[in-house]
Amino acid sequence: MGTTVAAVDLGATSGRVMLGHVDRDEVRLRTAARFPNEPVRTRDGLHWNVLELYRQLCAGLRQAVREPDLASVGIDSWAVDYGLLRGGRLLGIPHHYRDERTADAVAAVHEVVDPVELYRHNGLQHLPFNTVFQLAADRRAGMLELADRVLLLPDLLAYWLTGRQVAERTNASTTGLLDVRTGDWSAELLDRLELDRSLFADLVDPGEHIGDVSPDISADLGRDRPLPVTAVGSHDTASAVAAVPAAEDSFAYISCGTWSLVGVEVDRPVLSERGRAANFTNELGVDGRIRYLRNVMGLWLLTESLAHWQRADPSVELEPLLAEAAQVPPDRVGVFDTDDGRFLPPGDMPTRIEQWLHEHDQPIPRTRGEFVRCILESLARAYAGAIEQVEQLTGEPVSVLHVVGGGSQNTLLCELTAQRTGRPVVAGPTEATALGNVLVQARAAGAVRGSPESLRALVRNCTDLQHYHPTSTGRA
Ligand code: LRH
Repeated sequence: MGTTVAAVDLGATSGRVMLGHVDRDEVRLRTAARFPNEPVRTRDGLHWNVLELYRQLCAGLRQAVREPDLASVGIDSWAVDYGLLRGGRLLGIPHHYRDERTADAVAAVHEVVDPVELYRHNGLQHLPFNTVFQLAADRRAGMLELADRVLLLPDLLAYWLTGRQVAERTNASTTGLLDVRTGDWSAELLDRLELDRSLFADLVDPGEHIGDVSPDISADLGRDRPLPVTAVGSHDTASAVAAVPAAEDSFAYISCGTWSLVGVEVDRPVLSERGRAANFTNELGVDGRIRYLRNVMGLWLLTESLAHWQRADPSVELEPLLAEAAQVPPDRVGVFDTDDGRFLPPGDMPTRIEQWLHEHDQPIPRTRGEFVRCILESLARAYAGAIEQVEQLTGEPVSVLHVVGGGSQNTLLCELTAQRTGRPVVAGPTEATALGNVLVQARAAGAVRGSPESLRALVRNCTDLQHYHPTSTGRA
């Protein structure tokens, strides 16, 4: 019995199609397909290979539809990036948010709406790649005027499957164009930035039926009955936070993957000037919750360093480096500001880190193991800073940290996080995003009931959680 749904979860480095089987108080995940997501640099910048992602998504669904009771499909991905369309056709290849084309566009937007006012409307932290800035860059390139529709990537893929164009609200909240108080497109911002409302699709909430997969595509997938596509928290972080297995009221989360999203859940946006200055964001979550958080640069620093070392020596592997890093005395390595803008674009991360440390008179790592330790140490310190700030900004104490996503498997990072934040860390699940995606679909299909808390309890019951405690003597 129970229900099976397919969660398409696209991350910045890999994608997967997961089958989630939900039966009352149990949820089980299985992988139907896993595939790399490899951005492509062309003369006009860094792009997502959206056709390849769609092809892989369809190949994964072809596996998924073999499940006789498959009830629906939901799609999530990283935020902010989009395709421009005209008459339903994609115009050009969507850019990667790490592309540097927004450098001038930020100033152009701020000339029309200054940062303080922008925040008052959209409650979003300033990230140079927020959709609002990317659109300004596309306008300068003469592309925006050709388009009659902007679809964020999960919405684009859902459109390709169903033929229906929607804007899922959690992801739309990362564009910088939603009014954070109403959760609707901000008429005032659109007006002042001269963006036509018709460029943006109507909003839908997680749990809504987007449409069924078109019959020709369904037939191609091998499905002979309707296959519904359900809106989920299509911003991956929204889905991940929905699956944080917290039982406590006073928890904070670190959704730890390419980025580390560090924050809490609140009922109403926090729009203080202090919060803006500290670069805290109010992103819309599943069930009307608000994710009050900060983007910390995340495991990107590590994976990009590893990729750099592997270019020179393909035999370099992460596990031995992590073991080496665990043996490095804490005061041997420097600590750098993980949020420095120089770390955003792809490239030679170790040299950039070295330069930062040099400029700030900090010890330079001598070995790769020391580099890894330096990165993890710096991340843990950044988490500690963000937790302290979130307590001050919300006035609510944080008693426990839940680390979810790929980073929850990194023992050293979890240990350092417990040490540096002085808080117990509960690590897991690794596949929080897929679980959040699955549970929202299962609830829409009537297979589970209830509040965000009951979905969290379900995750808790089905996950092997690891616990880390701050100690005064721990090796970290
Ligand atoms: C994490 C994430 C994050 C955004 C970034 C673009 O995958 O969605 O929440 O800020 O990617």
